[in-house]
Order: sequence, then structure tokens, then C-alpha cells
Amino acid sequence: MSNKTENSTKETAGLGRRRFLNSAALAGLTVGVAACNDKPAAAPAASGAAAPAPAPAPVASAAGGTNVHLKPGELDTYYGIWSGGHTGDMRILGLPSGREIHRVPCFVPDALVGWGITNESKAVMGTKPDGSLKYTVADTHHTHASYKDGNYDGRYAWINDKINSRIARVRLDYFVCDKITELPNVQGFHGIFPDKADPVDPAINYTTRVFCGGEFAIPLPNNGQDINNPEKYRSMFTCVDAESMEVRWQVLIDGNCDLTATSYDGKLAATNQYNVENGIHYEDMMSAERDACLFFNIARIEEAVKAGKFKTIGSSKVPVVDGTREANKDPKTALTAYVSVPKNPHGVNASPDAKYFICAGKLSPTATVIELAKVLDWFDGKMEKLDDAIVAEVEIGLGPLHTAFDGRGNAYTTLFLDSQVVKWNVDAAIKFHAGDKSVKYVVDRLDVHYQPGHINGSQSETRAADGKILAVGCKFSKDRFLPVGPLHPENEQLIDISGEKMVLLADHPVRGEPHDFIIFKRDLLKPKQVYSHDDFPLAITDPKESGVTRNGKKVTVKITSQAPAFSLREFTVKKGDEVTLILTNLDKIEDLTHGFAIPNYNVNFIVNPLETKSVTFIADKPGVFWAYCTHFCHALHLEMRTRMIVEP
Ligand code: RUQ
Ligand code: CUA
Ligand code: CA
Repeated sequence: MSNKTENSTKETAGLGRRRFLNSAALAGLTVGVAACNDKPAAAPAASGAAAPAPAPAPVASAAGGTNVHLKPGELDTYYGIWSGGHTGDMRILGLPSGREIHRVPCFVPDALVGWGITNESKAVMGTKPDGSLKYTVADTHHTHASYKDGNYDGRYAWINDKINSRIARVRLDYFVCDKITELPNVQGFHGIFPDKADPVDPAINYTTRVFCGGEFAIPLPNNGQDINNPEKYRSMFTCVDAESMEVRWQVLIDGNCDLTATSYDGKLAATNQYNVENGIHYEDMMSAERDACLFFNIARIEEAVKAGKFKTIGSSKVPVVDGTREANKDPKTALTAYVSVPKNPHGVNASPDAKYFICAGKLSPTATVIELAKVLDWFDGKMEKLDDAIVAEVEIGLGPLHTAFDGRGNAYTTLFLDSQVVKWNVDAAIKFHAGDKSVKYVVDRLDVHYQPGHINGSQSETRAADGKILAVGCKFSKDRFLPVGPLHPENEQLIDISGEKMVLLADHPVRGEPHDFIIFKRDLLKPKQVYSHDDFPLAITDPKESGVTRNGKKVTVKITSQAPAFSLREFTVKKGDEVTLILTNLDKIEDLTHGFAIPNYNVNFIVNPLETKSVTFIADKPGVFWAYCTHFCHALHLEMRTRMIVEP
């Protein structure tokens, strides 16, 4: 493998270690992390020029003037949408302050909202035949929002659950999850990215598809056959309809999917692959010197589906087209194109000028710049060698993972092993790669704390990248916060990128493990703060409709809330009844939320202004149960209760 070396003298000192990692990537990875863990964090690691300097004191206001300390009452200028990691939710931050404003439960129950407790949320989450939740764990990694004209349009955001291969959609008007789809025949659903335009119809300049990368290869169908036949294991790339959330089609591939990116013209989607080896064992996945960035020709895939050139797998009705290497040798008809990328790459990111996808090398200290126009040329039969689409492959540092952009031609890549963010100029890297070794493409390096994974800049993944701030998800926080036992928070750091040099602005502890996030201007969202009464089929319009109706053992209880009282002071059911309780909040004032909890019945949920929710439970315990308002709403909040009487 011939990696170009960059020519700055600072870099040369570190090259020995870089080369070592290059040739012995696996060993280097282990050594790198261990070295960092063994040392007191503020002490420079023994890695020559790349040694992290002692942590600088946070700078409140950088050269660019980004002030992270907002005055009381002052609002942030950006929304951040964060993946919640193991909590299976989406977190909403204000930036640059870094304050967490809201959490949107998606995959995992949430006791405040009643997510996983109310009938409406259970219907979104999915239940077993007995009515209990199908899943109660999740692992969210990536979140991205819908586009129009190359910028966020504020309609939706999507988030993945890697454990159970689910994709959730969040409405950005109410900040609620409204749909969850489980992908068929896929394990380890990892990368996710909405398209930004239709590949054929230019009038559709907004998101209509969401692409999902399947990371783990499994026997297809995974029903106990082919367990001992690893050559039969396959991964798939999945397209989900942005509106219906139905799975539109899947592509059977060689190797695996990791992260996902989409082009601004809608023609291409791609996933980086770290396992072109199709390895089942750990070591096998690192045997090849080069893996791939796998491109999908969306228009051709959809033509093939239309023409019936697909199969289905197991009980799934989803059309599956053949994207394997063998079936796609002829560029003129190929659905897929495997551009080679050095050893086990991570992250693939689209530059805001719409020209390039950039893959980070992970086990190779390089970034690979792939020109999209050239990939399209290959599909059109105008370019013979697919790898000629690689316009730069340059050394940037150890363990590169993800890349963000400032809209001024610079890329910012996290270096996991170096615990740094490296700022590099894409055009300069292309010139260097083309042979002009006098070009300095590395602009700046900044130590971060520690081992960064994801990175994203304000508006970075849009045509409107504004180059103001950068957030970095550091996987280890070590000494940066008060110790709280063995589990350390992660450290999300904020960086000012408005000037030539990056300036570290702030540390924020986060619960593990957010992974990915996006940052965009606040005026792109127009959230609604009061529901529309008509949006709820079960809504109660008049408090007079409140009461208990019985149909055999099925009992419906209708209640309304208006501060500071529930419409029913008490209601009576019988032991053994199946009770469905419907609560409409008739308060229509912003910020007037009520809660409803029933002791010993495991019920708690909130109703926001003009919202209706319902719960169903068996009244299996006789007695008196004071159902009460759990959300402080009024001076008489504590008095806001109703007596549920369960007759023996
Ligand atoms: S991955 S640290 Cu799940 Cu987003 Cu790259
Ligand atoms: Cu209603 Cu508290
Ligand atoms: Ca590999």
C-alpha cells in the first residue's frame, strides 16, 4: 500500500509510529488505546510529535467570538440533534451552550412521557401478541434529518437502533417519534442517511428515501440454515420510504456496510466497508490491505426493482436486488461499484460542495477523497478504472474515523489514536496526491480529550455549512470531570472553527454513548408547542363526556385535565376488568402539561396541551388508588388527583 506522506516537519517525527500502525494495524490499535489508558491523562503520551499537550484551560470566547456561556434567558443559535446511545432516545441540545433541552424517547420506554406505557406509544414501538413490548433495549448511533434544496427542512429526523435493526422517525414539529420500522433480514443496522433529492425527477429536491447499512453478515434467511457455511453469510443495504416508513428495497452485497452517505443530486448513496473479506472471525476482517467504499446507483436499482429483477428472502416481501461484485462487472448495467479504500475504513462523509465523499482510514492513517462525478463517469462507461475516482489518499494521522466540513474547503477528521482533530484542506490534498509534494494540506491539529469518534460542524452536512462550531464526541473522558465511580461519562467537546486555528471552547459530560449528531441553525425549525385536539382520534372534547362505560369486562374511563383538576374526582371499576383509560388535556396554554400516575399499577404518562393518551391495564388489585398528576402544573398541583376504586 502506498500512502503519501505529508511534508510538514512536525509530522515527520511521528511517522515512525504511523508507519508501524500502517503495517501492523491491529497491534497498533491495541497498543495505542492501552498507552492512553495507562497514563495520567494530562501527561504527554510517548508518541513523539503527536503527543497530546496538557489540557488547555477552556476558552470562553475564541477568536471567532463564539460565546458558550449564554446569559440567563439568552437562547442558543443552533439546534443539536444527538443520538442517545443506550437510552434509545434522541437528545435535543442548544448550541453553542451545549445545554440539553429535551429527550425524545424512541426505542426504549421512558417514564416521563409514558413511552412504552401508553397504547399510542406501544403501537409505535411494536408489541408481542400479549401486548407487552417486543423490545426494551436499543443502541442508537446515528441521526440525520430530512433535506430540501440541500439544507435541513425541519420535517423529520431519523435514528437507528443497531441491536434490533430498527429505524425510528421523529417529527420535528412536535419532537416525537411517530414511526418505527424493523428492517427484515438485517443485523447490526448501523449507518443511516436520508437522500437529498430524487435521482431522476429534479422537481423532487427533498428527502423521500432513507438508506440503512447492515453491518453484520448473516445467513439469509437466518432461520438456522447455513450456520456453519460462512460463505453464505451476507449483509444488505436497505432503502426505507421517508413518508410511509415501509421498506422499499434491499441490495444484497459482498462485504458489509458501516456508515452511509448520500450525494446532493440523489444519484448516489455509499457505505464504507471494513469487511470486504466477508470474514466471520475477527482476524479475517483485517486480512486485506484495502477494503472499499461501496456506491449504489439509486436510479438503476429502482429500475431493476420495477423490471422485476429481484428475489425475496424468507417471509419478507421486500424486493432484494443483486449488488454483489460478480453480478455487477459491467459498468453500463452495474447497480453497485466497489471503490477500493485502505484497510478497514470508518466514516464516509459528503463534502458540502457536493463533489466528494471522504472515507477515513481507521486502521490506515489516511483519508480517501472520492470524486462523485468520476463514479458517475464509470457507471456511464466513460472511465475505465473505477479507482480513478480516488482523487486523494493522504496521510492525516492515526486512527481517522469521521469527517466534518466548514464550507470553506476544509475537512476536520477525528483521529482516535492520536486524540486529535486534524483540519486539512481538501483541494490541497488533491494537489498533493496529484504529485505536487510542496503543497501543505494539513492546516491545523488540536488535541481533544480523549479518543474522538464522531465529529460534526454547524450545518456541516448541508450545502449551507457555515464553519462556525464543531462538536467532537470523545469516547473517553478520564480526568475531565469529577469522578463518579467506574463508569466515566463521555466528553463532548465544542470547538470554534471560525478562524484558521481551531480553539477548544468547552467540555460537556454525556451519558454513553451518543455517537453521532447534527447541528443546524435554529430558524430551520418551527416547532409547535400546543397539540391540535383533532390529531387524536380518542380525544375528549367536553369534560361532560367523562365517565365510565362498560362492555362486559371491558371498561372505558374517559377523563379530561384542566388545571388544577381532573374531570372525574373518582371512578369505580371491578376486579378483573380490562380498563382502558383515556385522558385528554383540555388546557391549551403553552407549557401546561399534566401527568397521570396510578399507584401499584405501573402507570405514568404526561399529557401536553390538547394531547390525548390512553393506557390499558387489568384491574387485578382491589382497593383505593389515588391517581395523581405527576407534572407540576398549578399551585393546587398536589391536590390534582382522582380516586380509582377497584371493587373486589
Ligand atoms: S460509528 S465512532 Cu456507530 Cu457512528 Cu463511528
Ligand atoms: Cu396537573 Cu400537576
Ligand atoms: Ca478489512
